[in-house]
Amino acid sequence: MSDGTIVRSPASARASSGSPRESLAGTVEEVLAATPVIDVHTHLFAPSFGELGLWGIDDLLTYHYLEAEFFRFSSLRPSEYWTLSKQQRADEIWQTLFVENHPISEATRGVISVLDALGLDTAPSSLAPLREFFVEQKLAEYIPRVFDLAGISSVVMTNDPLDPAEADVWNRDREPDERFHSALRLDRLVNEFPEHCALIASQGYGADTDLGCRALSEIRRFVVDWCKRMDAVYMAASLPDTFAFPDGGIQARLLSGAILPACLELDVPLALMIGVRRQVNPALRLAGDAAGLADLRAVENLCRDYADNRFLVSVLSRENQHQLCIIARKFSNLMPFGCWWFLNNPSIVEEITRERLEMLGTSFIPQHSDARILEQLIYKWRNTRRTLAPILAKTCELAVEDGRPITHCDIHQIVAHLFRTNFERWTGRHAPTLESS
Ligand code: FIX
Ligand code: ZN
Repeated sequence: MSDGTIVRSPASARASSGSPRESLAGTVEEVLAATPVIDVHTHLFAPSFGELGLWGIDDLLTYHYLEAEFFRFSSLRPSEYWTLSKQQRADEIWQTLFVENHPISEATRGVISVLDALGLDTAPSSLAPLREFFVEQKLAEYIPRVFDLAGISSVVMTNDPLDPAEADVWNRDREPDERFHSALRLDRLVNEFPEHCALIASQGYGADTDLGCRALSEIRRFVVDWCKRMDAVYMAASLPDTFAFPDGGIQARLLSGAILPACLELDVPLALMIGVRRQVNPALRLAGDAAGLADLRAVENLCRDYADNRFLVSVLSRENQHQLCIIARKFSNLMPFGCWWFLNNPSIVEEITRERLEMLGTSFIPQHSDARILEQLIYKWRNTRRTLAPILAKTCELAVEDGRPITHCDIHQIVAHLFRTNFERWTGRHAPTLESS
C-alpha cells in the first residue's frame, strides 16, 4: 500500500462500489495508533530523580483526582485521611471507589484501564496481588513497556528550581535521558516571589523584593542559568484566573523584566497555563485547587507586545476556549495546547478539539497528559486516541466531501503535526521516536 493511496470517505466509498479502498475512519485510527506522541506536559520524572518519580498501584490510587472523588463518598474527614499511610489511603480509596461503588468516572476508569493494559486483575478483593506485581517491576524495562503501551516517545517533565528535593538532583551529575525532556517551571518565582526571594538570593543571585533593574537582571540570570542547567525545552508558569498583563504587579514585572527577555535570549518558548484557583479547599491539598474564568486580554497583550517571543498557552476554564482560538488566529506566536486538568474529559475534549480543528486547522497541540504517575500515560493517551479518532475522521471526511481527496500520507502528516512536529517546531527540538528511544 503506497502512502499516496486515496482514502475514501464513507459517502464516496458508498458511491463507488467495487473498488477496495481503505476506510477513512480506519486509516485515521491506524495512523493515530502508530504515531508516537510527544507528551508536552507531565509531572513525571526520569529514573535519575529517584523517589520524586511516582508509579505503582498506591500512587495510582492516591492521585488527587481520585482523592477529590473519594471525599464525595467517604465519611472519612480529610484531616483523618492525611493521618493514614499511603498504603492505607490507597486501600480506603480502592474500597470506596472501586468496591463499594462501580468505577465509572474518568479517573476511576483510568485505573481499571491501566490494570487491564498490564494484564492484571481489574477487580481483586485486595490490593496485595497488585502490590506484588508492581514491586517486581524494574524501571529500566518497565518505563519502555509503559511508553510503548501508551504510544508515546517522550514526555516533558515539570522541573522546579525552587524545590529543594529536585534542586539537589540537578546539582548532582546526572545522565540526561532523552525520553524525559525538562521544562523550567517558575510558579514559585512568578506567583510567590516575596516568599521565595531569600531562597533565590541564597543561590547567589541579587534578588530582592523591590524588583528594581538590578534585581530583575539578577532574576533573569537565575532563570537563564537554570534553563541551561536543565536544558529545558520551554519555561512555564501556571497563573490564576485573575492574571492581568500588563498591570504593574509583581507577576507582570517578572515576566516583562526577566522571564520574557530570558526566553528570547535562549530562544525557548514560554508556556502559560492560565485560570487555576489554587487551594480553594486547602483541606484536600492537591485536590483542593479549582478553576476560574480568566480575562484573556492578558494573552493578547503578551503576544502583541512580545512578538518575537513564542508562547504555548493552555487555559483551564471551558468558557475561555473559544476566545483562545480567536487570539491564536490573530497571533502566530501563540500555540494553544492541551485540554488541561478539569477539561481532560472526553465530552469536553471533543468539543474543544472540534472547535480548534475548525478554527486553526492543525496549528495547535491537542492534548498533554498531565500525568503525575507513570502508568497514567497508558490510559490518558488511550482515551485521547479514542476520543480524537472519530473527530479527526469526521473532519477529514468533510474535506473529502467538499471535493479534496485525501491520501494515507495526508493523514500521516495531519497526525504528525498535531502530536509531534508542532511541538518540535515550537521548541526547535527534534524529539526521539519510539524506535530511537
Ligand atoms: O499546574 C499544573 O501543572 C497542574 O497540572 C497541576 O497543578 C495539577 O495538580 C494537576 O495535576 C492537573 O492535572
Ligand atoms: Zn500540570
